Amino acid sequence: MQYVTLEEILSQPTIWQAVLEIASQQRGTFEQYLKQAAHKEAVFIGCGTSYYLALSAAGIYTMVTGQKARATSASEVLFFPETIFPTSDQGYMPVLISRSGTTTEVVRAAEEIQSRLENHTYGVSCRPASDLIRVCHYPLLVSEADEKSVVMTRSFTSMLLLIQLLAAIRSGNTAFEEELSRLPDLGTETIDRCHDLVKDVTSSRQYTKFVYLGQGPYYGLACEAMLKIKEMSLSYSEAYHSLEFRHGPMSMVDEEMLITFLIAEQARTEEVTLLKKMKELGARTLVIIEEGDAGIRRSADYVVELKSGLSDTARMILYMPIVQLMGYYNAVAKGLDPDNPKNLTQVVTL
Ligand code: F1P
Repeated sequence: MQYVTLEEILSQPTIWQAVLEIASQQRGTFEQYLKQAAHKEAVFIGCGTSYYLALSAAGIYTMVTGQKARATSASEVLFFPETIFPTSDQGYMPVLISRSGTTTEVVRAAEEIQSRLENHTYGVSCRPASDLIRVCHYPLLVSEADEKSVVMTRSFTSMLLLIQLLAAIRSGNTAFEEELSRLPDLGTETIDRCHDLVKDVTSSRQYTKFVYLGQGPYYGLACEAMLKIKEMSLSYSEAYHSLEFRHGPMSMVDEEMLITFLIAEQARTEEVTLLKKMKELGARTLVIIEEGDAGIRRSADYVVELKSGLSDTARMILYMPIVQLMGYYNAVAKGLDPDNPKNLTQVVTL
């Protein structure tokens, strides 16, 4: 049986192409929106997958534009607004992210920011007729990426791509924009090349623990990968900034643990040293990297080489179909329905 979640994962390159077209058609509008936020600090806000997207988006936004950026979960804005917006001026660019646009905390956070803090808000969503888009001043929409599935897959990568494009427009970085334009073709090629390997990873043995590691903007990707395997396959999973794993969590390593390394070139040397150490301790390891070498192949049970030719900041969404497919096939291997995860609904309303 083919589940809708699999269709949505595999459709990503086509949707990424649609996102590139949206950015090209609406370039003038986006430039106007971004002008309002010149010299403001970007604060990316979401819940669940959209929070992890915010973590990656904040990192990329600063790396590409040089502007300050942070990420937080929407509930923090509701309960501890003074820690997120410590000054009562209009020095912030709050970017609220929600596939559905109806998650209660996100909509309430947007209302709070506008009424009490009097800051203009940006809403990133897949649903134009949603509360979030109604409330926010500046809509940033990728309707093509909306999903039937409970779990978010293509909406994560497509909304992240839209934010990468905004950063490119904001900074006038045409080289970065050109890199992003290559993602749909590279995505198709990566999925075709890695699909069988992912099936092999999840069918070869039953792991009891999954760990995902990444640094900088890749930490958000690691968190999202952790959530996918948890939501779809009800498996115990954790995510860390790669080197944090040495500070305690590695006591849990054994041969029933699969550690996935989402390697960024900027952190590569130390992440590869960690990989070797974890292999020595007995973990099973999967490495996703731009390009491997003999040392990496010796320490990894599985290696996915992206060979994209793209920079760390541009390449990021190519990692995601691989970890999403891991969640999907691990669910199928356990006899679970990835379209209908236990206890979950598409939207959380309070
Ligand atoms: C966020 C979210 C999802 C999660 C769950 C409920 O939704 O937390 O990440 O998978 O099923 O909703 P949204 O605010 O992006 O619509």
